[in-house]
Amino acid sequence: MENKDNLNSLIEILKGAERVVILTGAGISAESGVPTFRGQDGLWKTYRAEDLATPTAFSHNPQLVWEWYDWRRGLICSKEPNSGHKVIARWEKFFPSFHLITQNIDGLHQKAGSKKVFELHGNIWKIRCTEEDTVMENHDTPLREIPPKCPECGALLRPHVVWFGESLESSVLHNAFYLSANCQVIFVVGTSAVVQPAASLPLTAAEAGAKIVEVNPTSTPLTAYANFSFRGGAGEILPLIDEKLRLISSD
Ligand code: BV8
Repeated sequence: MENKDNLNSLIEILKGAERVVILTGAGISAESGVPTFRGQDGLWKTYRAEDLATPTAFSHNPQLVWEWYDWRRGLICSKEPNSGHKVIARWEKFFPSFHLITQNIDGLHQKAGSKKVFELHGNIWKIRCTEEDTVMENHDTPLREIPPKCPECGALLRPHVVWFGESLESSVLHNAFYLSANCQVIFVVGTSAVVQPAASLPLTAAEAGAKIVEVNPTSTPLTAYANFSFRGGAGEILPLIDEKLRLISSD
């Protein structure tokens, strides 16, 4: 494999890049202590995410699904953004047009200061009424009642996230594909690039002539399509790239 981790040639490309997109997955929050999905630490009790993050699981056993989300909220609420999140927040001001698209529901990008965040799969700190579809923010950890009920109509509340088998919010999806098809560089950080339609965004960008820059300790199905693929943690690699960028911008 020709070496895809040539930092200097990436910096050359970034020097002239105006429109930059970054797609993140669970890996960017790993160094903050948030378990990934496919990593060993991703399991809750014996359940796989795909077993619990589905409308069927919720209709069969809302108690169990809410216990899982309450556990994850309890775990995430004490976590802080890491240097990877912080570099991304800084790049929002560095590049003329910079957009962040995340598969993560943990809210750590916003906690790091990112403003323009497209949350493809929702947010664990938002809950929705299954009757009225009203969305409300809730940071109670633990939840006062499991399963929680709608304060307005008493109906069951559900996490405001996208479950497997459910479609993504059309405006978020439309923006994500539009931005990917119109960028010059797309960074793909901390994702196993398996879950659709998120995993198609980098390929859409490449088809439109953009460069793919992957950051992941291991190779993924996307590595073969990537122009650059850096083996390492987001908290290590993104600050490295940022440091070089600052040097050129101070020249
Ligand atoms: C849909 C929210 C219309 C909930 C999530 C086409 C082909 C095959 C299947 C499908 C298809 N189209 C649709 C499907 C079905 C399905 C799908 O893709 N299934 C997969 C499993 C094959 N997609 C859907 O159902 C989507 N809906 O398409 O609707 C439709 C419906 C039905 C049928 C057709 C069309 C909805 C998908 C969204 C589901 N919701 N989350 C919740 O979180 O509770 S997905 C959830 O899992 C996450 O949000 C994320 O997207 C995904 C996990 O992936 P990653 O984030 O990549 O995490 P992972 O653990 O896998 O990898 C971590 C990576 O980080 C690793 O590579 C690791 O090496 C790396 N890493 C580790 N440490 C670090 C690091 N990287 C950097 N730094 C480090 N330090």
